[in-house]
Amino acid sequence: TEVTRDEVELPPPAIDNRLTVHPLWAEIDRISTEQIQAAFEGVGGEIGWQLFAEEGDMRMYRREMEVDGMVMDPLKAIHKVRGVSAREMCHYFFNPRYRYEWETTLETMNIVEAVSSDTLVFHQTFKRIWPASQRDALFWSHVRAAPHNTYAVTNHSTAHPDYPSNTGACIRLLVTVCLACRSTFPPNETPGRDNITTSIAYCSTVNPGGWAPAGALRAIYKREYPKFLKRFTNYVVEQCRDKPLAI
Ligand code: 6CM
Repeated sequence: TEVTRDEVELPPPAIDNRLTVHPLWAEIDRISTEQIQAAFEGVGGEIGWQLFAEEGDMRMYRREMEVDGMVMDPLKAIHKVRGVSAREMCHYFFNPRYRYEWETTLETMNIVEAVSSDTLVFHQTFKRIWPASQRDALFWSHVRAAPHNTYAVTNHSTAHPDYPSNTGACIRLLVTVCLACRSTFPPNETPGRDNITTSIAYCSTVNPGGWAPAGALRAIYKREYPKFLKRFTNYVVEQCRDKPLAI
C-alpha cells in the first residue's frame, strides 16, 4: 500500500512493517544502525578531528579528506537543546512539510517514493554556488527509535530509474547524514518542557560528485553547517513552544 504525504506524522516508536518488505530494507537497516552507533561515539579526544566552530553548547568538528582532489571532509557536530524531545527534533528533520522553513540551501524537493510512515525517498536540488555547477541528490530518509529515549534520522544516497544522474544541468552529489537525538530528564520527575534536555549528534559526509574548488567548498561548509544547525534547532524550539511535549 502507498503511503500518502499526510500519513507522515510523528516518528513511529517501532519500525513500520511496510519498510521491512521493501527491497531497500536490508541496506536501510544496516546503514542506519551503523550511523546511529557512530554518531554517539565521542569526538572530543579523537585523533584527526578538528574543531572548526563553537557556539554555546554547539561544537563542530571535521576531518580533512580529499579523494582525487575532491573534498569529502566528514563532519560531526554535537549540540544540546532544552525544552524539546528527541522525537520532536527528528519529526521536524524528517517530515518534508517543514523542510523549506529551515533548509536554506534547498532549491527544489520532490518525494520520489513514500515507502512507509518512517521512510521516504527524496530528490532535491540545491542552490547553485558559483563557480561550481549546481548539485542535486537522491536519497532515502529513514527515522527510527532506539534505546535510551533516542530517535534518529538517517539519509543516504540511492538511485532511481526516473531520476538518472548527471543528465541535465546538475551534478549528482552523494550524501550520508545522520541526526541522532537523545533525551534526558531528571530522575523521579515527570518529563516536561521545563526539565527535558536533548543531546544532538549530527554527522554528514558529502561527496560533491565532481570537481568543485576545495577552498571554496570548505569555506561554504564552514559557514553553512553551523548556520543550519542553529537555525534548525531554533526552529524546532519555536514550533514546539505551545504544543504538548511528545516523547
Ligand atoms: O542535513 C541536512 N539536510 C537534509 C535535508 O535536506 C539532507 C541534505 C543533505 C544534502 C547535503 C548537501 C549539502 C551541500 C549543500 C551545498 C550544495 C552546493 C554544492 C556546492 C558545490 C559542490 O540530509 C542539512 C544540510 C546542511 C548543509 C549545509
